[in-house]
Amino acid sequence: MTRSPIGKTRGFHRLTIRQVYFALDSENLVNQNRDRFLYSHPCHLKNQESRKEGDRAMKKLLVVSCVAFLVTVHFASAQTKWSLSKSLLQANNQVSFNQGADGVWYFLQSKTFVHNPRTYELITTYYEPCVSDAVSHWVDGMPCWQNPVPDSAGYRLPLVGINTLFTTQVVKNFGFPPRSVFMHPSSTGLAIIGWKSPLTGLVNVSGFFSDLDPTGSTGVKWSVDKGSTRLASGTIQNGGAPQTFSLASVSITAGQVLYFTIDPDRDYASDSTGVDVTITAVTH
Ligand SMILES: [Ca+2]
Ligand SMILES: [Ca+2]
Repeated sequence: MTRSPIGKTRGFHRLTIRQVYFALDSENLVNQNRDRFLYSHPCHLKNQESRKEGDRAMKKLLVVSCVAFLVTVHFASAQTKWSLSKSLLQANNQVSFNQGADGVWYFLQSKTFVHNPRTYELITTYYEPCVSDAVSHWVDGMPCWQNPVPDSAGYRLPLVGINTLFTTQVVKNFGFPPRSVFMHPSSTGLAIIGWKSPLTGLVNVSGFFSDLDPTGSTGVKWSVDKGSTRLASGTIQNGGAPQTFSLASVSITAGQVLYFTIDPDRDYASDSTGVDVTITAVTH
C-alpha cells in the first residue's frame, strides 16, 4: 500500500489520517486491495459470496472511518478552556488585549449599579499606557480599556487593564502584580468583563477578585452573573483578603454571556481590583 505523506503525523492522528486515506481514495482502494484484504483476513474468504461480503465490509469500514474522522476533527479543533489572563496577555498589546479577545472576552461598563445586561456598553477606547491622572501614573506596558470621558474629578473610569510586564508596577501607592488583569469601577457604574459563550453545554467557572489598593474607605462588591442572574457574589472590605469563586457545571447556550462585575460599594476611591477567570467546558 502506498503510504500517504500525511500518514507521517504522530500518535493519535495516525489512525485517523489512514482513515482519511481510505475515504479519499475509496474506489481505488477497494479495487486494488480487495484481494489483499480478503486473503489476509483470518477467515481467508475465497468464494464469490465471500468476495461480495468483503466488498460490503470494506464499504462499511469506509463509512465508519469517515464518521470517526469528522468527529475527531471536530473535537480536536474545539477550544475547551479559556483563561482571562492568558488570553489578554498573549501578545502583550492590543492584538490580544482587544474587544472579543480569544473570541470570547469583552470589556464593558454600566451607568448605574443595576445588573441589567441590556444597559451594559462596550468600553470604547484603548490606551497604552492607561491615562494617568492626579493619583495614578501609568507606565509603558500597562494598557487599559478605559472610559474616554473623565468624570468631574478627572478620572477616566471604569477601566479594565493589564500589566504586561514581568515585575510588580507601583503606579500609585500599591503594586500591580506582574502579568495580571485589573479593573476599576466608576462613581456611577460597574466595571464589567464579559465572556460570551461559544458553546452550548456545561462549563466550570473559577477565579478570584482581589483588592489591590489598601487605601480608601470602602472596598468593592463583586459578582459573577449569567445574564442578569447572580451566580456568585461577595464583598471585599478595603484591604481585605482576595475572594475566590468556583462554579461547577453551569449550563450555558452559545451566545449567552457571563459577566464578572465590580461595584464600588458606594465610594469608588482606591477600588483597583485584581481579577482572573478560568472557564472550562465540561466534556464527557
Ligand atoms: Ca481598596
Ligand atoms: Ca469602594
